[in-house]
Amino acid sequence: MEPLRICVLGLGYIGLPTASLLATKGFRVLGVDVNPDVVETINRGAIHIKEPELDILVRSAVHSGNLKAATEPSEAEIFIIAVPTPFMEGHRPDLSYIEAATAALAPCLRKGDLVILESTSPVGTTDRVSMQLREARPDLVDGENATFFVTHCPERVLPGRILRELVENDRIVGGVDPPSTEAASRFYRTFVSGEVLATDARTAEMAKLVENSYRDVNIAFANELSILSHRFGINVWELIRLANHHPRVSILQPGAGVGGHCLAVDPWFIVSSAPEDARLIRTSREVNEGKTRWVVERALDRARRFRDPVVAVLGLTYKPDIDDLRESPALEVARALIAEVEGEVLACDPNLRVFEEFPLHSLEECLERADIVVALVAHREFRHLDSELLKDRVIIDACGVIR
Ligand code: SAJ
Repeated sequence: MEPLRICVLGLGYIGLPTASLLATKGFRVLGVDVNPDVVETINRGAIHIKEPELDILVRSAVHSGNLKAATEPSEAEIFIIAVPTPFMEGHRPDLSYIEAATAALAPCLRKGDLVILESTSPVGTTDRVSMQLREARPDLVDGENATFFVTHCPERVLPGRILRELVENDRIVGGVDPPSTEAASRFYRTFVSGEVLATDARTAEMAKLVENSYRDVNIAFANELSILSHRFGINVWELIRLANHHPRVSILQPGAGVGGHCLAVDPWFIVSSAPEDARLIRTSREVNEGKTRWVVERALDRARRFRDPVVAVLGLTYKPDIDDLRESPALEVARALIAEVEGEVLACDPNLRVFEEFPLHSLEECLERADIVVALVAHREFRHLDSELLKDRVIIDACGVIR
C-alpha cells in the first residue's frame, strides 16, 4: 500500500515539528509555508525556529525523502492546518491565516480526505472551515453531507518539550460530525502514545482555550498574592510554600507577568466571544498584564532614590531555561527600565546567544556593578546566587530566585 500523503499548512512551532515527526513515521509529508525563506531552509534540512532536537529530526526527515517543503499545497489524503491565530485590536482573534490556508487547500481536496485544524481557535471556527470548504467545493457535497471530513485537534505541547509531548500527550479530537471525529481519531492513534479522546468540534475548541485560561487564572491568583504580600510585608514565596502544604491547595508561582504565545492570548478568545460572562477570565488577564507594570514601578521607585544608579536586569525570556522571547514580560520590563531609568541598565540572559536589541552583560558584571538587582526569570544560572555578591544591593525579586 502507498504511504498516506499529508500536507501540513504552516511550518512554525507546531507545524514543523508535526510535519517532521510524521515524515519519520513513514508518511509522505509536504510542509507548506507562505514564506519562501522558510521553505528553502527546510528543504536544505535546516530549521528557522529553536526547539531541542528539532534540527536532528528535520534533517533526518528531509534526508529520508519523506519531508519536502513548498509554498503551495498539493493533493494529499490528510491536510493539517497549523497556522497562527493572533489577535487584532480589541483582543479579537485574527482568523485570516486559517481562512487563507483553507482557501489554499480547497482546490487540492478530494472525496474522502481529512482536514484537521490544529491552530488554537475560538468556538465555531472548525464549523466555519467546513462551510468555507463546502462553498469552495460544491462538487464534494452530496445533499446535506460533505464527502470529506473536518476535525479540530488542538495542539497542547509545551515549548521546550514539543517533540516528546507531540507523541506522549493525550489528544482531544472533535469533528464537525461523528465520521470526521472517527477519521481523525484513527489517524492520531497511529503516532500518539497518549489517549485519543473523542468529542465534537466546539467542545474540542473550548477545551484548548479552557486549559490555558485555567492556568492563566491560577497564575493571576499567585500574582495578586505577590502584590498583597508586598503590601503586608510578607515573603510571598514562603507564604505559598506554606499554604501548599494543605492537601487541597496548590498555588502556582508569581512572576513578572505571563508571557508566551498561549496563556497571554487564548483567554481573550473566550472573552471576546462572551464579554459579559467571561468575567473571571478577563480579570485574570488584567491582573497578569498589570503585574508587569507593577514590577517596573517598583524598580523605578527604588532607582529614583539613587543618583545615576546601575540597575541589573536578570532574565529576558518568557519563562525559565529557554531562549524564547515571545510576549515576554521580562523583556517588557527591561525595555521600560532602559527607557525610564536615569542611570545605567545592564541586562543579562545566559540563554540568549544572539540578541540585537540592546547589549547583554555577564552575570558577574551585573552583580559586581549593580546598585539594584531586578530578578525577572528563574533561569537555572540565577537560582543559587552568591549572597555575598548580593550584599548591600537593593533586590527586587519578581521570580523567587533570591530567598
Ligand atoms: N508562569 C508563571 N507562574 C507559574 C507558571 C507559569 O508566572 O507558576 C508563566 C511563565 O513564566 C510564562 C507563562 O506563565 O511566562 C506561560 O508559561 P507556561 O509554562 O505555563 O506555558 P506555555 O505558554 O509555555 O505553554 C502553555 C501550556 N499550557 C498549559 O500548561 C495549560 C502548553 O501545554 C500549551 O500547549 C501551550 O501553552 C499552547 O501552545 O497553548
